[in-house]
Amino acid sequence: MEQTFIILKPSTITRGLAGDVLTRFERKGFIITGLKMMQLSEEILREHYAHLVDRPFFPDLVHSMMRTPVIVAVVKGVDAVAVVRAMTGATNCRKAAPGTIRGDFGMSGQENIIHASDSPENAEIEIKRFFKPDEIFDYKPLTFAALYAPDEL
Ligand code: IDP
Ligand code: MG
Repeated sequence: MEQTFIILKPSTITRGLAGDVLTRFERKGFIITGLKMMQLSEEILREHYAHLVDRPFFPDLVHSMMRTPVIVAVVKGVDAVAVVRAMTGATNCRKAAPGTIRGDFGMSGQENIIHASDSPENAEIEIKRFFKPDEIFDYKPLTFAALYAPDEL
């Protein structure tokens, strides 16, 4: 079963929305396999956002991501990466569809509530970047029997 990586960004912590956002993933049927608070550094952000380092907004993005600690999470489910990205919505909250996390909780392109891995390959890389192996709890809860048909597992 697939795992994906999520960051609850500083704007989400500041606005007191961490619980609401995590609840969405729990209600959907994901299980949390990793969860912790951490202060991001410029070094880890340069790695994590390597595809954006040359963009004019990059310094603002780094500053924003370091403004408070973040909550990082790993969630697990069938097709977790694609399902979480669909729940996340478009990058700019003003363009994200209502019903998505960004569409429901934000107004900004930069201050857009969460990060979510965009491919299974990147999810694996990002989980390793932010979590030590013993911080991931890869269990199978009883709820799976009610969430999935046997041939989906
Ligand atoms: P994603 O988070 O939807 O995957 P990416 O293009 O990977 O979007 O960008 C990473 C993050 O950089 C975004 O979530 C957002 O916080 C920020 N960002 C992306 N594009 C812009 C922009 O045009 N202006 C300001 N911030 C941006
Ligand atoms: Mg991205």
